[in-house]
Amino acid sequence: MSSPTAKPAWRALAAHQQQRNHLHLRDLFDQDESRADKFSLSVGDLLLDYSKNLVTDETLSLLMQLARETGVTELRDRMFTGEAINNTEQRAVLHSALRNLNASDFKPDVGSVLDKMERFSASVRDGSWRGSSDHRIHDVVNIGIGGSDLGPMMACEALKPYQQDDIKVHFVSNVDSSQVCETLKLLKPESTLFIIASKTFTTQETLTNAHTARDWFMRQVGDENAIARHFVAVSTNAEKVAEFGIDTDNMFEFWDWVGGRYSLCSAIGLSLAIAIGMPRFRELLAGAEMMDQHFQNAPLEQNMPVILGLLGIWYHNFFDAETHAIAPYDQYLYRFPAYLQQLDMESNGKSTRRNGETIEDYHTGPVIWGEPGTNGQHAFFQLLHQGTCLIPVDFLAAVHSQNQVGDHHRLLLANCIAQSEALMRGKTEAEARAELAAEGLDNETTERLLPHKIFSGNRPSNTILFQKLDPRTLGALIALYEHKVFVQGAIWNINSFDQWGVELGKQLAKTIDAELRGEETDARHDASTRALIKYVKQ
Ligand code: G6Q
Repeated sequence: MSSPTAKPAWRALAAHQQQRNHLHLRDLFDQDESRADKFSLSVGDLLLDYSKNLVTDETLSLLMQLARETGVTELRDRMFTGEAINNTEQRAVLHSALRNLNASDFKPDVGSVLDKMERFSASVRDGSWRGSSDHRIHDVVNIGIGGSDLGPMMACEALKPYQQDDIKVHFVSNVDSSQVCETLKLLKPESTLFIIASKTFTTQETLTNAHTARDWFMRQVGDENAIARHFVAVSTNAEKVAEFGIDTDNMFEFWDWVGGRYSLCSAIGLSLAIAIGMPRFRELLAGAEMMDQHFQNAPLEQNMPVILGLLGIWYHNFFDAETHAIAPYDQYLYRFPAYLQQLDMESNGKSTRRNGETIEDYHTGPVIWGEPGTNGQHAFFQLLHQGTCLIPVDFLAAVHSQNQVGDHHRLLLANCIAQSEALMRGKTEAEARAELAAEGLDNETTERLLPHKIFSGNRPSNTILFQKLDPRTLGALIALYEHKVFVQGAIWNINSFDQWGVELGKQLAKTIDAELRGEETDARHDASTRALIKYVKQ
């Protein structure tokens, strides 16, 4: 019974899905004035309105039953108590301990690394940390990739209004030299600090970029001793950090129980701490901790990550919705969909159960994608409204803008709310006909246009509102989605914390790189791969 499809609740949900085919959200709202109150929930500053979902009381109760039958709370408790639930790597999964500031005896090193980050970031911000030629630092470059890039990069963008004006933070991740070259063009070595962020300190892209940055620095400064004032590392691997030439006194440690994509709250957040200051970084931790506590303690029925996770399962497994859109109506969150893409797809893009069985009879992680509103409305929202795929959407928006100018924010919010209403209500034939009639169109034109003007509606969405996009709220949002992903992984009975799927491409790239350098290898490529290599070499 390790497949969730064998659970009674799964079967009951499948039957329930068939029976509820005739229901339309419009009618559900008409029938029950209290629907919005009933299906919404606040945690701290976050309001989740999930009433525009294709659910009734019965659906939710069956979904909760599924969570119980698949042992979501048991796995959750094992995670929080530090069991090695990442069973393919034999590791605990304790990103929550990074922000559990009351449990310093649980992981005492967390506090001391945060204090070290505090001292260092304060000295860079107040100018007491000097470059080798006594200049202040004005540019910080985080060199890292994947989990060592996306979190701090997304958060630096999200919290731009909180950044210190005279320090600019840059991110270099891609092994494509264009990114590092374009970044270095903007910099002066004497006022630049490089943070080499790599858990393993063996990642090809990061080390290649780090060497290019060091060569650039050395070409201009020419003094090995200057490296210590301009290069620091965030890593679990002191030996490799020293080998690269960074003084391990300038290394900020984290631990194997912090997964890359879950590491923003660790020293991987150093660039963010420099950008916004450590007190605000600690507010972000506090926001995440608030959500951790909620996830641990709230009953399933009132548990925000559990509700989001179950709604995702409902569409993905019972309506064949293959993708899930994230639409932040907040320009500062423009990298949030990309961040969630890694969090969700690297965690739950698996086809093997925890016990090694192959998954054949249900889907796991959906495709996550999105762009900020209102831009998305003028691009892909057509498909959300009238396409043939069912695509659930999460709308996110702050009630108060960071830049209160003219009518912008009211218009932004009006659009956000209108989109979820339009997806839910749609436009009936009668409504479309009345609109066309009001335009004074003749009968023939009306009949011709009518089918194109009808919106089926009944398309689900969640809306998450908060007062302001501040560090605390961002921390809560991050933890909300981390735990949503956890809930889904628990139900699908997969290990959300490994990522073996990224290894094969890395291995093959090493061989192909050797061949592009002109070395003979014993690799036996297919005709397509051979031809591509030949084309590049020629
Ligand atoms: C995240 C993944 C992956 C990782 C990068 C960078 O969960 O493990 O995205 O963060 O591959 O790895 P390093 O930090 O070791 O360079």
